Amino acid sequence: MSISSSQTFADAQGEALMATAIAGLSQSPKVLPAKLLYDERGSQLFEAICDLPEYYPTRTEIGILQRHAEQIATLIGSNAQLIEFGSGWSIKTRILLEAIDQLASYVPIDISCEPLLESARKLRAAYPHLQVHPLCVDYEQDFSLPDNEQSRLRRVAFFPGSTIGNFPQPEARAFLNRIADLVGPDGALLIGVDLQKDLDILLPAYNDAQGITAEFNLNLLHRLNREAGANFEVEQFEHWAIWNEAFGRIEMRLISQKEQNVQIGNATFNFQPGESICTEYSYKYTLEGFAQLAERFRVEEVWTDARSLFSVQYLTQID
Ligand code: AVJ
Repeated sequence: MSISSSQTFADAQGEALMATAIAGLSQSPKVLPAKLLYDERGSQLFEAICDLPEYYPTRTEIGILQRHAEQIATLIGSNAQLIEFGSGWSIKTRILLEAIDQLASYVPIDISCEPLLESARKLRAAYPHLQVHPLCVDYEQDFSLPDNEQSRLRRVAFFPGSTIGNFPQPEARAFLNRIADLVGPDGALLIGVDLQKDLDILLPAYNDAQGITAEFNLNLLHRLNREAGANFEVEQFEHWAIWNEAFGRIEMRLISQKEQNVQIGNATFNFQPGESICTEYSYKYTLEGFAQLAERFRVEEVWTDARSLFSVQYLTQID
């Protein structure tokens, strides 16, 4: 698809966003990468989702971390460097920091710089012994960790929130393998993994009664209109999340309410009535399924809640 050079864009970022959107909508079925959901408004809406009565993952994971903080702290140990993927405000990490007696080093990684740096400042104030090395990068890209040679700290990766569920399975496996390389042979991984469950619980978590998840999903179209020169009639799309049994995943979709054309820059996309754009996967695992996915790790501990909705797992590397 060619885009005329006479077209003017707000900025290079808008141009990159447009190219990404065009690539996704050119696929069949149409897709948009989930990462695009998390602009400033999207991140606020996601925080609101975490407080919804139907959205069980966040509060369940926090409950598990609180209940088992002592044991988790013992497994991580003091002479360790904790590396967190997508740290945000480090709320879950604080539960661990309270329980670990003087963790040596903490490397929070987040693509969103401002919250990252502000929260790093607050952590330094609250934990004067803790070395805090924030990395403002996209953790899906290559990056290097602060030098660890002299202190020889054991590396433990922390990947909460079941964000691993966003990756299609080959990518999830590759990502876990990258973590294995990153932490090294004596390293470990503490990870939150959402579990397969009754659809009566699962579907409302992604189709909430207040419509916050719908707003979160539709915000992506507003964003493309604002930043990427698109002309979506947002009211002509409806949010719906379905369970894809064959793949074991939730799929968030935006469904076209009529036959319509949408323009992004100079590209035109036709939508049939009922045709959808898939905007996010959220894989749900069985314990066996996840153990197979994490092929370079040995599952040492699995903690769950009373209803087995969610799991927090501690894995060490197999060498
Ligand atoms: C942030 C990817 C873990 O999949 O549950 C919540 C995102 N999307 N509601 C999830 C999400 C819709 C969330 N993750």
